[in-house]
Parts: sequence; C-alpha cells; structure tokens
Amino acid sequence: MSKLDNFKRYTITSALPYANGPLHIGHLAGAYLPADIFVRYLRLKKKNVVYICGSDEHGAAITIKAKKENTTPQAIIDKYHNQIKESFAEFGISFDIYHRTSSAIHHDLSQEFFLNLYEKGEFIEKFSEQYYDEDYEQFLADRYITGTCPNCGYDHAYGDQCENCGTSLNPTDLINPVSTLSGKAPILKLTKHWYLPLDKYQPWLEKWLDEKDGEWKVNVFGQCKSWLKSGLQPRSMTRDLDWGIDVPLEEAKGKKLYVWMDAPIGYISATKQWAADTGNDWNLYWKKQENEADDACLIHFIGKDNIVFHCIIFPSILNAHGDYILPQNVPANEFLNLEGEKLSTSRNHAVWLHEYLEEFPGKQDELRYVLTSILPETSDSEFTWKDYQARVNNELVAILGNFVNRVMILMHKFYDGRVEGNNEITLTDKTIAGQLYDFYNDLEKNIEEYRFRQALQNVMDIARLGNKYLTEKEPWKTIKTNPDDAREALHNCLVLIGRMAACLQPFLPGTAEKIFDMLNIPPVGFSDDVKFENGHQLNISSLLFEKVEDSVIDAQIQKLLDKKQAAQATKVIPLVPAKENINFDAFAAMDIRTGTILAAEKVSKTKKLLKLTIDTGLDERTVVSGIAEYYEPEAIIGKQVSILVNLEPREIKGILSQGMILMAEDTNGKLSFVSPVDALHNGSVVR
Ligand code: B3M
Ligand code: ZN
Repeated sequence: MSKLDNFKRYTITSALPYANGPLHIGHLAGAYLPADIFVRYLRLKKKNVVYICGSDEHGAAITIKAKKENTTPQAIIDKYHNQIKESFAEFGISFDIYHRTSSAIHHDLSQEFFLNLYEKGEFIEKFSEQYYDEDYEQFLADRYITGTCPNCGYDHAYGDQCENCGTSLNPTDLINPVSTLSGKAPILKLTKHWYLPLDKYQPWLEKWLDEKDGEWKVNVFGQCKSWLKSGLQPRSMTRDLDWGIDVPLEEAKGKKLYVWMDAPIGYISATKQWAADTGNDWNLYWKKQENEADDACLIHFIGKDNIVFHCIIFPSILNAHGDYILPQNVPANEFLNLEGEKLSTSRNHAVWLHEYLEEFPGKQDELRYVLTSILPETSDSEFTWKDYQARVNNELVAILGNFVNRVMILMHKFYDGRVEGNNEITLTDKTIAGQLYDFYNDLEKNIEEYRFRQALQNVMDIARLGNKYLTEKEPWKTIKTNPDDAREALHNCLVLIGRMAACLQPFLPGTAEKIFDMLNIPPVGFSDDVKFENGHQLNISSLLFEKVEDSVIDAQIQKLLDKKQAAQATKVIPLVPAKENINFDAFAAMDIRTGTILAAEKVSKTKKLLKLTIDTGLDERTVVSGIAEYYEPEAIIGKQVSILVNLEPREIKGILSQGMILMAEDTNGKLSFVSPVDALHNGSVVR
C-alpha cells in the first residue's frame, strides 16, 4: 500500500443520513458504496479498521417531516432509523456499527464537547434578533419561515435558501416573511447564542488544508478554498428549537445544540458504543496518541453538500477541543441524477432501495455493480434504467458470468468437476501470471486513491483476460487432440476465477461468495494466491447473473413517469390560515386595476420568471411574475388580468418590476389569473 500503509488503525465514516425518509440510489452512490468498497478492501488487506455510521436524528429535517406526517419527531426517527438500517444491511454496507444520535451516549458526548469548548472560552456569546412566532411562542428555525426571495421574487423561498434561484439566504433577507406554523408574520425577538469563531480559526484552517493540496480530490479541495476565500464568519452552535440536544448551560434553558455541531460527533459516540459492545478502546480510533505515528487514519465519505461541515466546521471543533485527530481525507462525491433529472424526494423522483429490493430480490450486486460503474466521483453522473440493463446484460452476464460459467461447465463435463493434476494446481501460464502481477498495482492504486469506477473495471479486466485465454486455448477442441493442454488451460482458468473472486469481494461481496462456493474453497485475501489440491472437487455451478428483459426496464421507466404525475396531482399546499383583520383604509390603499398582457417572455437564467408588458389603462409597464412554470409566454398574450399598480417598484434579476399580477393558487398548486368575468376596458378599478 501507499501512504495509507503507514497507519496502524483506520476510522472510516459515512455521512449519517437524516432519519426522515427512506434511502434511494443517490444515497448509496454518494457516501456508502464507495466507503464500503474501501473498508472491505482494507479488511482484506488485514488492516485494523472500524467503519462507523448511524442515523442523524436531530434538526429541522426531522421536525418538519413529523409535522408533515402529523406525528411526533420520535415516531419519525424510530420508523426511518429502522428502515434505513435494514436497507443498508440488505445491500451489504458493512458498518461495524449503525448507531443513532438520539442515544444517551451521544447526547452526553455532544454536551461534553460543548462544555469543553465553552470552558476554554472558545465560543463568542452574541445576542441577535430572530424571528419568533407569537402564537406558537417559539423561535423559528430557518426552514419554518417562508417569504419572497429578494433576489428573484419567488414567493416560497425558505429562510435559509431560495430553491428557485439557489441563493443562500438569512431569514431576515426575506420580503414579507411568514411563519409556516401560524401562517402569520413573525416578530423579531432578541435571543442569545454561542458562536464558533471560524474567522479566528481561518489562518489555522488555511495552513492545515494547504497540506492537502494535490492529495484531496480537486472538487473537495476547490470548494474548501472558495469558502476560505470568501472569508469565514462565526457560526452559531446553538439554536432555539424544541427538538435536539439540550445546551448544557443553566442560562441556555430551552435551547438546543445546532444539528451540525452534534451530528459529526455522532461518529465518535458511535465508535464509543461499538467499543463498549466489542471490548475495544475507542480512544485509539479518535484521540491523538503519544506518538503521532500511532494515530489512526480518519476518513470521511460524504456527498458534496456536506463538504463545508466536514472540512471546515468539524475539524475546527476537533482542533479547538485539542485531543482529537483530524481527517486525513474527505473523498466527497458529486451528485447522481436519474433519467435526466435531479433525484428528488419531494417529487418522488427516485429509485428507492426498499422498492428495488422488493422488485429485484437477490439482485443487490447488480445494483452495486451499476452504481459503482457510474459513481459521481469527479462530476455529477446519471443513472438510467436502459444503462442498468446494458451493464447487467453486456458486462455482468456476457463477460463476468460467462467466463465463470464456461469454465465450470467444461470442468463438470470433462472431469465431473474434479481438479486433478500432479500435486498442487497453480497458475502455470507465464503470460497470464505476468499480467496479473501488473494488474494489482493498478487496482490497488485506484482503490487507495478513491477511483472505484476504474478499480471495478480493473477487476472486470480479469474476466476479459480469462475469456480471451479460453477462446485462444479452445479446450473443448484440444480435449481430443491434446488432453493435457486442455486440462492445464482449464486449471489456469480456475485459478484466475479464484483470483478474480478475491478482488471482487469489496465490490460484489455476494457474487464473490457464490464463486468461492462453486470453487469449493474458502474466501482468500485480496491478492492472495489461489491453489487447488490434487483431487479437489468443485461444487455444482449455477448462473451468477440473469439477463434483464426489456419489459422489466420499460416497467421501471413507466413507474417513474407515473410517480411524477401522481406527485404533481397530490402536491397539496396546506390552505393558508386566515389573516388578521385589516381596516377599510388598508384595503383601499391598494390600487388594483384591470389590464391586458401585451407581451410576455422568459427571464433568462430563471425557471419561474416571466417578464410581462401590461397595458394598465394608465400606462404600459413591465411586471416580472413567477408564473413561467405554468404558462407558455405565447399562450397568455391578450389575456385580461388584475394588477396591483401602486406596489413599490422592485428590481428583480436586473428588471424593474412595476406592480403585481393577481393570481389565485389552489391547494393542488394550480394557478389561475384573477380576471374580470366580463370584458372591461383596461384601467377599470377593482374594489
Ligand atoms: N444528515 C446531512 C445529509 O444527510 C446530514 C449528514 C450528517 S453527517 C455528520 O445530507
Ligand atoms: Zn430566489
């Protein structure tokens, strides 16, 4: 091994999934499959490794889901923790422990971390004004506030981000903020929080990260650099929430730890639990040792949206604490798309693991294979069902399965499955032995440098090599003319199959096991020799993979389309609660007129915005409206509408918008203009 070889122990983590929904293929391809391959490889190399994961059970992700499903956060995390854990197990993700952050051991350790930093005086204590819902008597997490995006004018922007234009926001940036709890405007109220001074840590972070240049993946390193370049700000480690870990300070009663403070500590608390269960010492996997050479190697596998938390915030916390090691690497993956679109839980555009398991029973390795082949290692990548079919049929069936099957059939046909030779049967073909030797360097380097797609192709090359060798040797012919040659060729193939199975273990563990079983030998280490005793009996063989028929794939594609339609039909926006009374003057202050749309065009680089030219009777003016997803520009020209003409002009995407078109939206998200039923001339007053 390379640099990795210098470590005595390895602590490998995969991002803790939020326990607020089932897993889909994007999860697997992001942070779990790559880590599992890596960990299985380390284990086969006889390394001392612990592989840690668990459910992330705090934060607004959980409470929002509970509200949606009309139940408690506890019920949500219990339901999804178990479902997620089971899916991982089914796909052979080989965690040493799958823990949860709602556990007492985790609450204790997170509070201990907070107090450690608090007592060292690391936190800055700051009062700030935050939105508060008076009806519900609580402060509002960013996701509990919606309003109009100051950047693009989108009406349903969240307090932390506008999903229309992608801008990251603070709740106070929103125009007309509304609490999603009461539906009313929240008030600003003073609250105290404890901030991690990331700006103070910036010089240290820069130095630490610079050492990773050239070693870390460029996408990860680049993102870190750009965060540093824009200058780090203190970040609050506490929140006004009612779900989470209590801030362990008398004066912070009712406040909780920020979920991104506690979640990464979940890696450590899970290790503690694992150590307690197995009689290990967790300190060896997380704490700095007396001699630096004895430190464990910490590696975080994550998706790209978690980079800042693992490369900047968590290392800062660990460093501020002082006793802990820092990550050696954070090989984050980009995103996986599905059939040309982003995977989306809310739109139900996903291949869910629990559904795949039901519809493709016993075919976990097929999905592992396809996903590993397309891992978004350096850029976003794409899963399509046609590609799934092609890879299973043309690669797993036609190359890997075919090689094993041909050899096994011939061995049973010619020799009743007995491996008979002089004494020990090993690889006798010098060319193949030489190729195999070179091959390991390449394969190991690819795994150790997180190029799992390429590494899987390396393993497939053994099958390709075997097929070619078999075709050249033609033992089915030479069995009559030169039986010794036929026997030797098939024996070489058997050894090759054994070596291939050994390398296949990290990628397709189930398939590797089946092959060892057919060969009737115990599994061997990654690059160990494979030998057969004279007289060794092979087991009966069966097909490793089945062809995927068109009908199966068509059904999956249709299913995605059906889901999409269903999601659109059932997208129910809750009826907004009645607003408070206003007096007549407040109503009369609004100048609403009838007008006609004279022109309409899309606003470039936005999905939702149309630029409209309206004849208001008073004048011709421009209005930017968020209706592009509902109407083609050509279709609305000539329509008579109602327009609020005395709304303060606002610049949206560089266009001055003068007024607002009145729209009605039903609870299915269907939109309609509010137009006069009888034709009136433009400029007629609505009152
Ligand atoms: N649960 C976010 C996510 O699933 C978060 C990861 C925590 S890792 C410590 O994207
Ligand atoms: Zn926006």
